[in-house]
Amino acid sequence: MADLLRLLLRVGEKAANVARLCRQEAPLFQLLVQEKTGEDKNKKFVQDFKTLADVVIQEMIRHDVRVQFPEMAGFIHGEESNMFENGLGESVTVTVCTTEEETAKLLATVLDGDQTAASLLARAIHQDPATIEVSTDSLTIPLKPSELGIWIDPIDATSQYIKGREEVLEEGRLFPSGLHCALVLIGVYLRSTGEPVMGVINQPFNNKDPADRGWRGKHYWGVSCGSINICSESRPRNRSEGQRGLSVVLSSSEKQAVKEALTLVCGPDKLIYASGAGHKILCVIQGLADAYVLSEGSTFKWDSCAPHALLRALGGGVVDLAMSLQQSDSGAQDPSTELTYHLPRTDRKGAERWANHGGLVAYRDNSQLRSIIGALKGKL
Ligand code: 2IP
Ligand code: CA
Ligand code: CA
Repeated sequence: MADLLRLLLRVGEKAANVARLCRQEAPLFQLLVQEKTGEDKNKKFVQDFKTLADVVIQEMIRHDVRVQFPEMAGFIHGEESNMFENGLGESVTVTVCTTEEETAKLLATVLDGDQTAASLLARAIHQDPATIEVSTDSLTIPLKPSELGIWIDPIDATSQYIKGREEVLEEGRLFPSGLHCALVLIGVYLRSTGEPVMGVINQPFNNKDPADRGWRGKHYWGVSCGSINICSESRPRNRSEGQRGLSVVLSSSEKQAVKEALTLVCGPDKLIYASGAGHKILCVIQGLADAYVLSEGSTFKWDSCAPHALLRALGGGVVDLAMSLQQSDSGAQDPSTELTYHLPRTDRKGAERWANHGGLVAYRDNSQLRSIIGALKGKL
């Protein structure tokens, strides 16, 4: 299955190209940031070009995976639906066609005849990305495509993507918001158990090349399956918790009760607020925070699947917070509290069926997870 990993890295890079293009090219950028007034307000598709960018990326990933792994066809899920209504009230299904010309023609119908924007997008969709060098050659992953499913979040932290504030990232420092929070997330899970087994994260806006002022991306990947645990990121060294206190990253909208309870186990200034669900889990992967705690069901399977696989490869994971709080304090973490990705909630409708409804804790270290759960017990 190293073939699948290589394909996901390539298609993740293509997705990043589309994301960068939509901000670089004036005809696309205007659509992305356009304030809708008057008549335009009723035009659902233009109103929501950011959603079209998301849909285009998701369909491109779905298309490329299906071509190489037809066995996975019915199991490639994502955040977006591919149905769009154009300005004339016609429903258009956004798909990636066999040729660039056909794709451009189809996109033009969704974009109300905007040929320039449609051609630019179609070119990025059909262009081969730059080669990604990863040493996956000696990697044998004992998985069959017919056993796997995929979750895609084409762009996570869309609000940061639209705002577009630029940060100059520094190694070892967490930058809470900005363009770098926007991530392409592609996660692979086992259909039988729902375990996340492979993840690819592409960060389209990692750094700006001083030579041409163009954005360069960065990719991260991980495989966790049986005894195979490999990750592009190395396991950060854990300094003694007693000396420095835990650091936990939270959503700025997190409940006061959670913040207060965590203050007791975190060192001073160790509660950090950052944007993007995927970005917060990436911060834990990179060791920029020890854990990410979320008490609400405001993330979905497509937000957590890919980064969860990387955390597992590093010896950590992502647990359901509500479920973990109900466990007895017997010491070892119950593996059944880890989030799974194969079953929808039957008592909910639409996207809510796939919400991580119990909230979550993303962690690298089991004993740190236990401290956090201990601190939150009886407080929510
Ligand atoms: C969002 C995005 C938000 C996050 C929310 C996700 O996904 O990651 O930033 O909220 O949970 O569903 P917060 O930043 O408060 O953690 P998207 O951008 O794909 O809608
Ligand atoms: Ca998301
Ligand atoms: Ca998204």
